[in-house]
Amino acid sequence: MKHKIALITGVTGQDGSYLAEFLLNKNYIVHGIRRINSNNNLNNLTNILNSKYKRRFNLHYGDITDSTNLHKILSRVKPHEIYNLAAQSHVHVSFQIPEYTHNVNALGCLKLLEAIKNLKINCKLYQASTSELFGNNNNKIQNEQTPFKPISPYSISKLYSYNLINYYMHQGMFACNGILFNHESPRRGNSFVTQKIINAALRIKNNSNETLNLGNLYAKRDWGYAKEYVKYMWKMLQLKNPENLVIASGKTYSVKEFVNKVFNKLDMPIKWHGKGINEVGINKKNNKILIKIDPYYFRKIELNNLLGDASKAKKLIKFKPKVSLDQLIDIMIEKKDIDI
Ligand code: NAP
Ligand code: G4F
Repeated sequence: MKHKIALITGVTGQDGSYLAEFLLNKNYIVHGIRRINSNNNLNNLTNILNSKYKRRFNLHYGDITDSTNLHKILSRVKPHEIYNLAAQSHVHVSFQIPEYTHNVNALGCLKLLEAIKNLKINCKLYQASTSELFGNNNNKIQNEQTPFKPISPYSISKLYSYNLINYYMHQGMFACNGILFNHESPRRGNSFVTQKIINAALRIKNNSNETLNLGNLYAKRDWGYAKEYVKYMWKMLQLKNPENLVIASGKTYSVKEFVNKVFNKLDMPIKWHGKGINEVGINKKNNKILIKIDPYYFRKIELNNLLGDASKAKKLIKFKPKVSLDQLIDIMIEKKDIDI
């Protein structure tokens, strides 16, 4: 049987690891690029490395900023599909390291595109684009027609790669942008707000004396389930022609609502007191302060409201999100993925 070959950059991350599992299940041969790291960074790949699929899974050391290495890997692997998920993906951190963020997210994508073109690799390319591109738009709901107003080094770097993809697409390459809204899972990095809240709440439930320090409680996000969303990255590459598509749940909640849901589920209902940096979240049952505001976590500019309209994806790739925010929180509290 002839296997399709996929290459995933960012395979050790949240999405990369779920996508690798999804493609191996679909009988692909999967190659992934991992960065050299003095600590083992393969935790998200444990399922694969302990499974029968290991035989069809190959890891290559590399870095998206290293074009010599990209050329070497591409000419060896000759993938049919490439998923460019590698990124400095943290918005808050991007304000501190804007140059590095651009080297990885913007120039990394350029180096990959040029390598594909120069080596004449006949493949389809998915680029991990983002709802951060929309910035603080007046639109209440964002879709493929909504103008972009990036407001962070991260989103500016991702707008560069978004535009590059369109440029190569118009030159005839099958390259497309998945404009994904926030998506989370038990594999979400610890410093992103959902995982941070859940881990702290679990520790507090287990008698830790800590307080959870947060930034802006009033920003709203459209949160979905990462394991569910990776399927639609693949579906985008099964289209006849490349299309940029929004993937979103179509529901939005504030960080504060997320906190309330998590602490309620763990039987520590929260009442709120005070305003601004003096606002605190108190356990209704014992009056202990559990949540405080720490201005360190405020961003230079905040993106206030994300709410996606995925109508185009619903039509073209039958996008149908099944997991609600409440289910997602349960999955993250249990730290156990569900079949999807
Ligand atoms: P993630 O967990 O932070 O994973 C990022 C991956 O990129 C990791 O494997 C990381 O490797 C790798 N990476 C970082 N710098 C690299 C470099 N210079 N060369 C090669 N690899 C590098 O992010 P994610 O949540 O899975 O997101 C995947 C992609 O989708 C990212 O491009 C992100 O910007 C984008 N995105 C995410 C969301 C979301 O809500 N999750 C929404 C929209 C778009 P290490 O393991 O070595 O750090
Ligand atoms: O979890 P976050 O850090 O995710 P953010 O900034 O929305 O970015 C994520 O989603 C993007 C898609 O829209 C991706 F492109 C990007 O790669 C990443 O995956 O923060 C969510 C919200 C923000 O408004 C932030 O200000 O939570 C607010 N927040 C409040 N306190 C906090 C905290 N964020 C973090 N990380 N840590 C806090 O203590």
